[in-house]
Amino acid sequence: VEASIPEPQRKAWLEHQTHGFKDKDGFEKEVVRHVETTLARSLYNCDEQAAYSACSLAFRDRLILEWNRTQQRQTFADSKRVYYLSLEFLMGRALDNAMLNIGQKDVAKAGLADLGFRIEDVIEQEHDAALGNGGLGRLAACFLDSLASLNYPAWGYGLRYRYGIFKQEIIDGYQVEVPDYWLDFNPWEFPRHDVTVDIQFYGHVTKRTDDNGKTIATWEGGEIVKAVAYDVPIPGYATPSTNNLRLWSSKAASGEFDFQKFNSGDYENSVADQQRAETISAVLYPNDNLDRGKELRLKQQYFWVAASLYDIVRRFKKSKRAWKEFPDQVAIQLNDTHPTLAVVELQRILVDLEGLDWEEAWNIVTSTFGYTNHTVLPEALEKWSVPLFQHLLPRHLQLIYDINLFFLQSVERKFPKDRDMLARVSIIEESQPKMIRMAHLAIVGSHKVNGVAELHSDLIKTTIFKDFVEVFGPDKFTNVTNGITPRRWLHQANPRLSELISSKTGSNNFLKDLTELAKIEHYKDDADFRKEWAEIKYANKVRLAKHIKNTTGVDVNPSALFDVQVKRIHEYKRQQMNIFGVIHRYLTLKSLSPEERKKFQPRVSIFGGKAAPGYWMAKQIIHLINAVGAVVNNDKDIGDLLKVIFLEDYNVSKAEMIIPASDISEHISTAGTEASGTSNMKFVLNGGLIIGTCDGANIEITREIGEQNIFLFGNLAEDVEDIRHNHTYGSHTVDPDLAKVFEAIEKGTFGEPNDFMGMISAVRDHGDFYLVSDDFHSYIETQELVDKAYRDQDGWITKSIESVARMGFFSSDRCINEYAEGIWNIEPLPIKEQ
Ligand code: GPW
Repeated sequence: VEASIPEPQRKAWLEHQTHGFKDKDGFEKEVVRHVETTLARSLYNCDEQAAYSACSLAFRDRLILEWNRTQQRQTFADSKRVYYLSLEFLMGRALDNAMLNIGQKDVAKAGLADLGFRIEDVIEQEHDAALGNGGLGRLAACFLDSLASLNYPAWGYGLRYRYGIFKQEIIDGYQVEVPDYWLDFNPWEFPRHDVTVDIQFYGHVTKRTDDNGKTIATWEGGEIVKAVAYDVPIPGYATPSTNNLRLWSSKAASGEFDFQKFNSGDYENSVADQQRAETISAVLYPNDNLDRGKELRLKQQYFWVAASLYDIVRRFKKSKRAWKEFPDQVAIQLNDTHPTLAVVELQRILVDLEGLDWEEAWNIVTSTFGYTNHTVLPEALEKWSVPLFQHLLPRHLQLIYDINLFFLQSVERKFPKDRDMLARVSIIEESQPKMIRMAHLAIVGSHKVNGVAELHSDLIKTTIFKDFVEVFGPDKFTNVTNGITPRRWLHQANPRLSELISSKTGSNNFLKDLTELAKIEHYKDDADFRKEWAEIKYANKVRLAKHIKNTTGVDVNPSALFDVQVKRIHEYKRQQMNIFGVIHRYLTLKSLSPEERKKFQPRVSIFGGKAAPGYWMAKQIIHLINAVGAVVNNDKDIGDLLKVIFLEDYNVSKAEMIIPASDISEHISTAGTEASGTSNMKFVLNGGLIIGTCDGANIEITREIGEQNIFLFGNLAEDVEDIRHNHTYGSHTVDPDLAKVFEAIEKGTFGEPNDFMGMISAVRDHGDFYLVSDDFHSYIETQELVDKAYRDQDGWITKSIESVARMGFFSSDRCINEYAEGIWNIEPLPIKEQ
């Protein structure tokens, strides 16, 4: 590792090492100390769980030192900070990441072995931190890793849910949701009982005019809930920088009110108040790409945003600077519209509490915020009903009306008499009831708006935000293509591949500058290199095959082509097309003679992903996948030629095992619907090829790795609208191969046909909104090309190596540097000698 540290940072890094463990004995001593004192257990009954706890505590001690120093350094430097506001942080496990980023996993491995433990088993004890649904939450986690690794002064702000995303069990082929209580023992968080903020809800607004004729608004009454800070250290890779993720937990505000109730004998109600307050941060909403407009969700959003802004403003005020310098000290990024209330809250603080003029305050607000959009799906665009909002946040509603008024006045000046334009861009939708359009508020309140892949950023400019491009000009809208951290998604998930790459690139520096991967392309014809490349993939497949055997009882052959689709279950992501394709393959195999069958490429189709609990169609898709597996996996005619697996409870730590074991993975959303996708990047980085549509980041992946290395199919985004129009007003016939698939389902081949009629009639009778039938033929044909390509193992390995070599662009480090330069205007804080 040492050689990989850039010269200017090496000295500081070496010094940092002295804060690590001297050697394995030093590590062991610390583990034993924690077992015997912190955990109050004896070494004689130290099981794997205790070993995990003690090992985590030992590493945590190392982190805390650098965490404190980093915070001191940042405060002392007094430079601009960025705050990343996200309702989701899908962190996964922390111990492995901490050991690798500190650079002492080897020491821990040897030390644990001395104590009688395998490090893999110890790592497995950790419960995933699963405070997110899917791509959006995992992106936030990758960003934190990059911000720390690149030495940016940055904080994350989120909610400390007591229950993360539910655990998925598959019972009789159906999804069952089990609560994810993850806080039993969590060594990675530090409660800050001294860092609390009182958050107000409900109540009313009074207005008075002061001596200068200025209107003063006061928000009074209602109820108060306390926000308590919990801090999580975020270690950078091969740098002492350790940033902070602050998660807020809700608690009843202890006040006379409760005390009176309690004293007057109303014990039950004093407890009920407390429970109501704690409900705010109790549970993560389990929807992905869907807005349900629930009051508790709005409460979560305001609670988190108000606490975070109070914290940020408090920190700024310590610097004693003038308010106009706020945007020079603070950048706030809105991860989708979920934190958009922050725009209104900062305006409220500046105008109502600090007494700034509206104009001056609004300039500060809009210079501070940036907004990232992650979807064009209409059902995911957040709207709040005005009556509900008014009840909960009366002053904020007034401010939104004022913000809207001034905004619409400026639009009127630019487009006089264009009433339709005013109605279209208004923050308020004139429906019954009226609705607040959060994306419009986020655009009006920010200085930059970005999409997350080129196609998506173009789409928002030409469709949902078209009018705003006319109002604000095109420069306000920009693209920052998503990225992933190579530390977790290569070094941690695929240690053998990472080591092979470092043996050829000369060091681990590719983990800090992923474009160095290009160097391995020189070895693509080197026989030894290719052999090891193939062996690593095979070993990863063997590991996944074991997991499949243990969890489903099904034997799969690691030499078969592993075809993987793991992501949230959603009609737009089209797992239904995948399983229909699997059925088509099964029917084809059944129609062949045993001799002909032998020419077929054996495949294992692997699915994984959670359905939102209320998403009926997604649950039906899961059920069909399991029903097909039950038939196909037990069909003696088929044997190893086809297996269908649904992996239960897909999450970050399972992704780390599954992704390195894939030969081909599926990224097959209807063109124009997947904003970016990020697992596509993870699969290719691990030497898997992909089959995909011309959607999201697939397009840029193709440009980087070359068309010969990806299997693209299906209709293009530009044609989707016309095709949908035809479904409704023209003739719509189901693709003949797909019709045969439907026929087999309806015959009862996979059990009760009625269980699956929703999926069939969506295509046949309800306009096939996601173009499953339109793309089916192209999909099947392209899968045949995949088979053919895989049979040429030499050609396949070349594609695999070339692809990995050309993935440098997709590091979240590149992505964060683009945000820092183009949106936040911040610089890394150099690490000087302590
Ligand atoms: F609807 N994404 C997600 F835009 O995972 F808010 N959950 C969500 O609720 C939304 C978006 C939201 C995903 C996108 O679907 C995916 O394409 C993208 O790669 C990811 O966000 C990160 O940008």
